[in-house]
Amino acid sequence: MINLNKNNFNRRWEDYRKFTVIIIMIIIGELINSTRDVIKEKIEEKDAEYIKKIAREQVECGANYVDVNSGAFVWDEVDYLIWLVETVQEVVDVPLTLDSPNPEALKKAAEIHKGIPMINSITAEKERYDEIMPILKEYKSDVIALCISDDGMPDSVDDRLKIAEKLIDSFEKEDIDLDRVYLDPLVKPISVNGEFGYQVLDTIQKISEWNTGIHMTCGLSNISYGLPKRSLLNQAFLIMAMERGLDSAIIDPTDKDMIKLIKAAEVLLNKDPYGKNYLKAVRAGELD
Ligand code: THG
Repeated sequence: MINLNKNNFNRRWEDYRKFTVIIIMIIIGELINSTRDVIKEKIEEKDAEYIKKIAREQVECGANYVDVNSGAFVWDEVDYLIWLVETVQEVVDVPLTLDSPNPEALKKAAEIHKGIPMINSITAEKERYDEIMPILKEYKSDVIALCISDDGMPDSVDDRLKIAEKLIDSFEKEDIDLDRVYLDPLVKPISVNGEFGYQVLDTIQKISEWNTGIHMTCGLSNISYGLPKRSLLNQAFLIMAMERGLDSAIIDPTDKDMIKLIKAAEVLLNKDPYGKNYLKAVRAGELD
């Protein structure tokens, strides 16, 4: 089905499975995003204490990465992104996901990032791909690969699979280990089209079945855009997606119900053998 060096991937997949059984869901904290009015305001005021507080809170709640985005500032995006990376890295040790389509912003932010950053994101759009690929190589960064191509946003499972296959193929050619890559099927609001949930779930399942060892992530809260009680829809969708093979998500980690549900799902999907993490969280009172 997929034009790749199967032997190579199967071997990696074995390693990967051993690995994922013991690792937990990889949580990317979404809150430091300039599309949120409060964050935009605090960035503009260079309110470092506020940004640090939000960074710390997300990590304390379980974020494995902190996403930083200054894309709402058309002219100052680069400077603000650098400021965000410096500010956040003063208080947390986890790596950051540098959230921008702009190669210049990504390169400059990667340059000052301590340790290995995650680039969010590359796509299959030729120009963006060609400009961002050298950055991945230079900084040996991890990367989120969004299912978008020069034909635009994907409209179906098939569109997504075609883009994913192209991306996986290219990464293989460029010698980018797929364990560094988080494929994002692109979540669209269920309020626009009732099939948008299934499209993402079926895509996640199919790509998991390819057994390439690539990770799967998504901007989960896009699903509930335009509807009330968003957290409830986000939670239900997360569980469904985890069962299909999602092993990472861009979420609000301070949503305690969401984090509890992830811990429960990890036991049920045998990602937490003997419920070790679950029991630890119970003893710490984290699931009350
Ligand atoms: N894929 C990848 N990266 C992404 C996305 C994705 N980065 C951005 C976004 N989508 C995920 N991050 C957020 C961050 C904040 C919010 C939603 C997604 C959020 N939104 C409020 C809302 O939509 O109502 C904003 C309200 C406000 O203005 O405060 O909180 O899909 N790879």
